[in-house]
Amino acid sequence: MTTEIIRVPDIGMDSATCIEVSVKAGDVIGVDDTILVLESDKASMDVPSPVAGKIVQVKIQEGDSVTEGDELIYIELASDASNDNSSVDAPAAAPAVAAAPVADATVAAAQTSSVTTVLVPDIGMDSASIIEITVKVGDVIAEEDTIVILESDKASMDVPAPQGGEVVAISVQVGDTVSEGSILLELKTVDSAPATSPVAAPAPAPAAASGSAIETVTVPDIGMDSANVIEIAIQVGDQIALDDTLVVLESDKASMDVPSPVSGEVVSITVKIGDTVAQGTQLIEVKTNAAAPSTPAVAAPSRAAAKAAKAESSAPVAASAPMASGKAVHAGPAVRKLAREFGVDLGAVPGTGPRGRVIKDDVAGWVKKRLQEPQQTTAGAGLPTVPDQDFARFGTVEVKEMSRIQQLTAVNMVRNALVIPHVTQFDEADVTDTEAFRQSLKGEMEKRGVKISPLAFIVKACAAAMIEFPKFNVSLMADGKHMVHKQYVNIGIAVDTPNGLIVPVIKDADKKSIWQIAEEIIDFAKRGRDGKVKSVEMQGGCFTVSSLGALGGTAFTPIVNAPEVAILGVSKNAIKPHWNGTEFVPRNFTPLSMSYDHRAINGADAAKFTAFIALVLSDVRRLVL
Ligand code: CAO
Repeated sequence: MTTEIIRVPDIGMDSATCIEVSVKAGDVIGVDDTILVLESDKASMDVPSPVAGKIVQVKIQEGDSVTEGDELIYIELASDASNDNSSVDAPAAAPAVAAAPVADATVAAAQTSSVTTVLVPDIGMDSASIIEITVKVGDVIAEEDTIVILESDKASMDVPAPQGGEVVAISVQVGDTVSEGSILLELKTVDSAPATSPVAAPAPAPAAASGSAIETVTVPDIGMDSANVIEIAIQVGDQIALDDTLVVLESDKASMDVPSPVSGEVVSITVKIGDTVAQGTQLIEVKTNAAAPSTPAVAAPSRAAAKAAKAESSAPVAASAPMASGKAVHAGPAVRKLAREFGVDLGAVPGTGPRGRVIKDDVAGWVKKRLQEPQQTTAGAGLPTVPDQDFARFGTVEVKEMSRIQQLTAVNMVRNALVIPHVTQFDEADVTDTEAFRQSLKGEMEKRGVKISPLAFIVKACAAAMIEFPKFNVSLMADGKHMVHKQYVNIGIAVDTPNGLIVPVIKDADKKSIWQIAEEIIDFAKRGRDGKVKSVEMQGGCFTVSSLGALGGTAFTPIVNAPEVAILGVSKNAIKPHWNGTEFVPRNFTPLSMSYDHRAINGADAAKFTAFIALVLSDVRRLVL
């Protein structure tokens, strides 16, 4: 066996620090396996082994400063065949790193390795804490995916991946303090060419204020081309002090507060939420308190200059602390974005991260909890509940558990009543002739053993109306942008049962005869009372009929049975005088109360739809047209 010495190759710079020793004595390594990672202030690189074999001794340790030719490891070659590799002792084949420094590079220039070391880029501040690691070993990430979130007491920012690849090692943990050049992780990449990807970091530079009594405050150097105004923390008339947050800006990489460079009274605000701003964009005008001339405008300092300035004074990009729910929120840009996507008020989300910071998991957990909440309470999320009282103080009481149906109905009713903008259209159908016709069927009903109640005609009339007015046969999608248009007509009927209200569905009611519909109503009513209607029989409705006709009343306002968009309430028939053009005649009227979701249906359509049902019920011959 031959033992060889592997030395530091030409690394393209005078010296570098060993930041990681990837092997130990006894390890068996192959050609190109990483031996160690070197880093200078400009780049970092893996040093791969030019030979295969078993490591006898490691001559270097983390923190050592090395130059070309220094001994790294002693290795027992796997086979003498590799001895002819002249690069072993003088490793000409070892990777040469481009001498040109990679400014702001976040990727080590380890060209011979497919593993790329990702470093903390120029973050515009001396150091920051890792508050979240958004990847884990084994993750395959794309370029620009956030890998960690850093935070100082002045700003927070996402650090994006400078290139795609598989995360093979993570060198930091939450809570670590890092600075530019600190190793974050290692990425196994397809292409090992060095990449540069400066991270947008909030670079400090105070906003300028003019020397007049009314000072104009502009966007300072924010370390990126542009950003969106996501919050405005002041209003016209506010007295603000130096460093008070004026607006919060956010790009897809970082969020930051813009503090006031002056104190005084806000006299105008020239931006609004959603505006895209860049350095120099006017934000507000301030009537300054002091007569002393204010700070001269900062003329677009370079990032380097800004960084240098920051070294002496505090960064103008103050801790991101938007006011949501009237409460300061501590959260990174990715978390804010997520919260906005979910429509979550971050101020309401308890933070479990360092120093009470809201992290992604907190937002996800909060959303999950809110989604589960309606299953547990009849109150909507965020709505006050009626507190329990000690009713026994007033007399004897008994507490009984509500049936499952009652509990579900309560939840759905609250949701539907709260979410749907309801309007109820009232009308009445002259059912004199239809009732006469129905009565004429009595003999046949007895023969068939099926009783046709007025409800069967109403269901059929509603099915016809759904065909005539397809706008009613829709469901709104949760994204607020789409509607589902249904090509089938299923009509639900509200059935009162001892366990509570159920709504079984008569499928394809438009295609069924009134006899068939009557049979199904009877069947559902009976099985409903016995608790035997299956849940699948209560699904897929397009429209609901709730008939209280047998019970009385002149009108009521039914609650739309979402995701349907309309419901017909039917009250008790009444014989009323009707003016036929020459005289008053007694006619039998069915009161109709049609509630609809005003997001999906407008009033004119509702009036036509209800009038159509009334018309069909007044002359059922129309059902065959
Ligand atoms: N005006 C006057 N009488 C009416 C009527 C109306 N609009 N609708 C039905 N009736 C009559 C029927 O003709 C029948 O009388 P006869 O036996 O003399 O013919 C009687 O009322 C009872 O009818 P029914 O209740 O047996 O049948 P139905 O088809 O009208 O209703 C069903 C069936 C299942 C809907 C009903 O039993 C039911 O549960 N209704 C309650 C629905 C409900 O609770 N809605 C509210 C929901 S929101 O809380």
